[in-house]
Amino acid sequence: MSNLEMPFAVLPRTTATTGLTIPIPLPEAERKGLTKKEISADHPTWCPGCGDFSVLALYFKLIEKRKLIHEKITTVAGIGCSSRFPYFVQAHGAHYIHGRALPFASGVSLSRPDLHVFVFGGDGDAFSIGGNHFTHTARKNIKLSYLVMDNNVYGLTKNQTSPTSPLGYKSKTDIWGSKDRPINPLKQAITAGATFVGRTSATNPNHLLQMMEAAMDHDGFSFIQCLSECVEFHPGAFDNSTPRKGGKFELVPASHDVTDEYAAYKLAEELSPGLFGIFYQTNRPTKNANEQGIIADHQAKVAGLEPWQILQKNFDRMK
Ligand SMILES: Cc1ncc(C[n+]2csc(CCOP(=O)(O)OP(=O)(O)O)c2C)c(N)n1
Ligand code: SF4
Ligand SMILES: [Mg+2]
Repeated sequence: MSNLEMPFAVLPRTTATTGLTIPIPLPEAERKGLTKKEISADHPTWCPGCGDFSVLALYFKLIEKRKLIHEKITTVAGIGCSSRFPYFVQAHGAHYIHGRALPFASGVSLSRPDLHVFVFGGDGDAFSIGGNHFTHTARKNIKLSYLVMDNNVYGLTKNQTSPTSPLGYKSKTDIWGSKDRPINPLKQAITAGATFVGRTSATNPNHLLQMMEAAMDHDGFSFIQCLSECVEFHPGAFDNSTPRKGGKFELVPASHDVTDEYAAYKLAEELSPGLFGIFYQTNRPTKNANEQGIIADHQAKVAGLEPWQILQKNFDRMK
């Protein structure tokens, strides 16, 4: 029995016409959540020691802990080492086009509001080629969770300066050291209108899981910047926030009011080592809810009409 069949295999049904046995799912309430074993796919092809392993392990843990089932989750990513993520998850999802994970995931989220949509990617995917999509997904408050594995470099293409690479960083594109001011992902997210903005590190599994859970429970666009070291091209990038390397992992102060946008912006000022936790969280109607509202209003207007009458009404309106 393959991993994919396992959650469905309890209620086999044979069709009269084809004689084929089709596994059909039990009612949702009777289903067991996925286990790590069921959802782990191919052996991850990241370099040994890459921070992304930790994010994948905690994603499996989250799925197990929250007893999620196959048809209720989707894992989407763009292109990059970090974006290989959906390959390693035996579930529905897509490894999509570079920088375009968010528009793809937005479509999934808007058409299937019952799903948890998780999007993973890298700093290049999110803030270079996908920068505009990041802004618009945030301002539209589309319900999905977006975790960016920020390694301050383009890893897959072997060491180019990324939008989060620090000043002076030497790469193939900046052989004398980068002169470009790095972006601040948290400030960018707050300014764009994200309703949940958090920061964590792949080196702190408990904190990473906490952040993922909080993001998943948020009704809106939840963004997490997760520091995830590229041991191959930018080793030591986050040592100053890693206690076992002599750094300090300092939490957002408990006194911080997460609904205070300006306070959150100010708190996000320091890029490195910076603070960890939820910087900003607020409630604003999601695009999902707004669209459902439009659909419901329209359906109320045409209640009782035959499809051809609805079409006729539309044609009449266009005259
Ligand atoms: C349209 C397009 N432009 C450029 C590339 C080459 N490319 C692939 S991944 C990547 C950057 C990946 O960096 P990041 O998102 O930070 O991911 P990482 O590999 O660091 O995890 C680039 C420039 C591409 N695949 N498609
Ligand atoms: S190149 Fe860097 S980001 Fe890519 S798998 Fe290796 S360590 Fe990870
Ligand atoms: Mg990167």
